[in-house]
Amino acid sequence: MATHDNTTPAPRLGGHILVDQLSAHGVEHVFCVPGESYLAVLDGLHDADIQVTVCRQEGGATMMAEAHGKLTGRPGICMVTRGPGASNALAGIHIAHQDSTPLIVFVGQVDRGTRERDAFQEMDYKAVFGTQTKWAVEIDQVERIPELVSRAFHAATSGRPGPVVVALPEDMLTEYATVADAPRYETPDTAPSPAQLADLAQRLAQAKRPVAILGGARWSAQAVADFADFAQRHALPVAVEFRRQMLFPTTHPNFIGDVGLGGNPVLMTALREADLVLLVGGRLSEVASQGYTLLGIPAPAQQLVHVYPDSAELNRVYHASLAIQASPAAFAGALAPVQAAMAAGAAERLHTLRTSYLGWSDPDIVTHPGALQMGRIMRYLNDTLPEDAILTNGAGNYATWLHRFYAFRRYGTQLAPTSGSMGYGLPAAVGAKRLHPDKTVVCFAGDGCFMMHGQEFATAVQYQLPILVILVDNGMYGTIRMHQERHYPGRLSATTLHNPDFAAYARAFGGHGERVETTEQFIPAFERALASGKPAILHCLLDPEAITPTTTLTKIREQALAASGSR
Ligand SMILES: Cc1ncc(C[n+]2csc(CCOP(=O)(O)OP(=O)(O)O)c2C)c(N)n1
Ligand SMILES: [Mg+2]
Repeated sequence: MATHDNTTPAPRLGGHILVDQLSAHGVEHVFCVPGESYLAVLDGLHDADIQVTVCRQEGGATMMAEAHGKLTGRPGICMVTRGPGASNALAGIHIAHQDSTPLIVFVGQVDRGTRERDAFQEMDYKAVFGTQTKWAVEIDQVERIPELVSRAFHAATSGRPGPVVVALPEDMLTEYATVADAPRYETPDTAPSPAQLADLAQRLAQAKRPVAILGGARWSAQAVADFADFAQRHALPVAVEFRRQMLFPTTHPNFIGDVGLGGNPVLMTALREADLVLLVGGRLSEVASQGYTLLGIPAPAQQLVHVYPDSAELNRVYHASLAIQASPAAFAGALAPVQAAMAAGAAERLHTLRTSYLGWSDPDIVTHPGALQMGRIMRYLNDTLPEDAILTNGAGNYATWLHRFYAFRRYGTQLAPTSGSMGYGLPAAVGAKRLHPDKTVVCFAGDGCFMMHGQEFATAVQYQLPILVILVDNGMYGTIRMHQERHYPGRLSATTLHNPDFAAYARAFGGHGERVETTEQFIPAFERALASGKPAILHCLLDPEAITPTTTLTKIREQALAASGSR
């Protein structure tokens, strides 16, 4: 093909134009499950400077890409085939939507000339993904690939970040066109005005019981450090939303805990009794708000200063006394000059809340039935994992151990779905290790959770990603069993699991696997797993009675029976 300069680009295949846009926007990784519907794109990837991870199921692929979005702030990229592939991908798209993670999912589509006939694997993507994405689009003209892909990057990252679905009709991808690449995307940002910062300072100065809650996306390590300085100057107690522990070091003297499931009652009382809530980046959605009970709707009793990058979220649920449209990063970066007088007793109040948090999160004080003690395991991990180790999980009661007792110390160390999506931990760990081969990546999974995307252990083996899975096996869908015992005591229904030998599973895939039945076996097994240099599963047998750090299944059932008997 003749050489062309920038002003007269050569004709390119649609699939190649698409891949060139990814390069133009700085993409380094793509996660995919191949399909005949987008062969021209796969061909473009053949010569691109992009690492491709071929996965075993589209849900896992999308979760890996979502994990990249969470860790980098740039859109994770996933490619899947038509109807069946797109259907599987929804699992990861839903997480990106709820977690406000930038993600772009490219989906194959039938030829333009066969649409609306319910052709083979045809799907109306705008209809199917319309409510779960920030934008769903089908590229009908090959010449428009640069324009629409550029918009996809901007849509995924601006305001409240989220997922975008881009459908690619097969015959469009095989056409040639002469078009220029788009310039690299730049996400617009908004910062607080001087007047808003002055207003904030005044409210802080007048507040007697202020508290900050951090959440959401568009943070950075620098933003966390900036906010920590601000909090320290004001003796401001800082909490984080459900599964957002990495937004503030748990070891910092101003950290008072997380506002999630089964939270510290002392913290919940402090939040209810606060007279000023500074909510930065978060939405105080259902779990964090304790079922929408923490703040009044629409008008909270507390003064609410809400900092959020998207105007659509401000005043949507909670009427803010002061609404600041800014990303957490821009807001935290502007806080340096803010200095308000501290309320009398601020330091003592912080000390009380901090002391309560330290007691609440101390793994040494917990014991439960069984030979394997989760508190001891958490103590070991806190003492030995490097500060920048990345911890992942899905959903299940096993995750409580991680979120209550693990000392997250740095930004970029947590991959946990606020959507409560089971199965996320393993693909997230694979995605994280692909991005940071030098970091320790530990996945927590339940026996139920792991099997949802357990096939991606093969992806870890294929790409030689020595992640470490702590698989907590209690022989049941424990969370649901817990609720069952509370509401229908003794009436087990569809919550018991008969599990495989997960250590043998790991070995069958080419990884390292060990069975761990006692606390004493855990540490040497963990060390051997790390030393193996292979993806590893520690199959940890947890007594089913150890349903939460504070109670047992039997106690829950007895309490429920006693309550129903007294009715
Ligand atoms: C994809 C998905 N399906 C179902 C649920 C409902 N659910 C929440 S927790 C849970 C049980 C989790 O079991 P397991 O991973 O074994 O953890 P455990 O609670 O036993 O510790 C289920 C079924 C969910 N959150 N996500
Ligand atoms: Mg379980």
